[in-house]
Parts: sequence; structure tokens; C-alpha cells
Amino acid sequence: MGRAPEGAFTPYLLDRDPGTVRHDGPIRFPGSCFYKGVVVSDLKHSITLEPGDVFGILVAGRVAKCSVNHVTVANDAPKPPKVNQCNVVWGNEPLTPDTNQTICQVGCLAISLFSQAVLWGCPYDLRTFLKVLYNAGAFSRAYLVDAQAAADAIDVLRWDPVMYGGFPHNPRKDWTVLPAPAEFLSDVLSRQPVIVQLDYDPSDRDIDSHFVLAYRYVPPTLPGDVDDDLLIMDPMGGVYRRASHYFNPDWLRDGSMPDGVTQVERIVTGARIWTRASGT
Ligand SMILES: [Ca+2]
Repeated sequence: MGRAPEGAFTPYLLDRDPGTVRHDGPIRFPGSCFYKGVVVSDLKHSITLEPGDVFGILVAGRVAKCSVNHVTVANDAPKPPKVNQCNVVWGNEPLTPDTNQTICQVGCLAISLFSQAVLWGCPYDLRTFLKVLYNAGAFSRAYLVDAQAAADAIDVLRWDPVMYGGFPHNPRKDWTVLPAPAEFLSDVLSRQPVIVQLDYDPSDRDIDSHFVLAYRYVPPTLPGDVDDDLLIMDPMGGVYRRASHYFNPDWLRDGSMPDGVTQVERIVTGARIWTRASGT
């Protein structure tokens, strides 16, 4: 396996539209094929493409087989809006009246929740949203700690401590010591975005806490591989990116990823799961 050299392939677009393309027999390409930049000689599993993604074939070299049994083009569900915690309009304002810490410095969780709430129809602008949360007692100084208060204050949000465990009182959710359950995250992400916690500086051993809003689970390239990923709206920059932006490749070698632990299970150190209130 290796990186496909840039310019050495002919892009082959399987499908621009959301939906599923089912191939009962293998598709044979006149060359090696690659997916996500990785050359594969025999691809026999399901893969997920973003709408508009390009599936390429190498044109140089010998004729080789590339089989695809089942290609799913990811659904076109609306993505959560991009919101930048360091936007010049509000980045330097204190997150709450009780702290000098700014939205840019400590606003990642509140901004992730704001993006999720707006996706679900919350009509507030950011300043109003923060004020409503503050008045509801959801903050302690610079920290959004009362998830239930936030849900009570924002119509579209629901917090279910029974179903998902509350924070910080459920040790089973302490994914700083246990691998995060990718299967669980994948299941929830098939229905809705999830706020996940990770280490924004994975180069050192301490956990520099950062919250982002994940909106899709990306399965491993091949069954048994550990290169799964999350598509996220990252409030740091207000951009869409992959959670593997925060992956340290050294983790594959330093013993912190026992056999079978995937990239997502290593990256994610926590989650805050609000669901959409019924009837909104
Ligand atoms: Ca760190």
C-alpha cells in the first residue's frame, strides 16, 4: 500500500448523488485503484463516499483487479453550521459574565452545542444563546457543566442522563482511561450529531481538552483496520475536518492503542450527548 502519486490517476466518479449503488459482481478497473489516497488491489467491502467524492483508478502500470461489491454514497443530511469560537465578532468576549476567559479560549463546548441547536432549529444568535444558557444556570464560571439546565433552557435540546449517562458521574463514560466505544458512537451518529471531547494537542501525554461536533462516522478502510474516523465541525477555526486531524501516529507504536482499538476509539476521550426534543 502507498500513497497514490498526485496526477497519476484518472478520477472516476461513481455517483454524485446521495444514495446507494449496488454492484452484484465485482467492478474491474484497468489498473490499481485507490480510495482515500491509499492504493488497494482488491476492494471487496462496503465503502462510503461523500457526495462528490472521487474514486480514482491508476492508469499507469499493469492491469489489476479492483472489486467493489457495495458502494454507499453518504446521505446528504444537512451538516451542522460552521461556527468559529475565535470569530473576530465575538472571540474576545468573555464566555460568561462570571469569567475573564474568552469565547475563543474556552468556548468550544458551548459553540459545538450552539451549532447543534441551530441545526435543529434554535432561532437564537450566539450571544442570545449564551445568555439564555447563563441565565438558566448551565455555566459554572467558564464551564458549561449543567447539561440538564441547558436542555431545559433551549427548546430543541433534550438531555437524557438515563440513556446516555450523565457527566461527570458515569465512569463508564470515562474514555480517557478506556477506549471510546466506536460502535456506540457510530450508532448515535447514524441518527444525529454528537459532541465529542478530544485532545487538541496530541503530541504530549496530557489531555488538552477540546470539544468538537461530530456528524458522521467513517468506517475503517477494510474490515479489521483501525483507520476509522469522524467527520466533525471543529469550532477551532469553524471548519469541517476529520477527527484524525487530532490523531498522533505515535499512538500506533507507543502501546496506547492495544490490538483492535481504532483511531476513533483512541482519539475520543468523552462525549456530551444531547438529543433533539420531540416535537421540535
Ligand atoms: Ca495533549
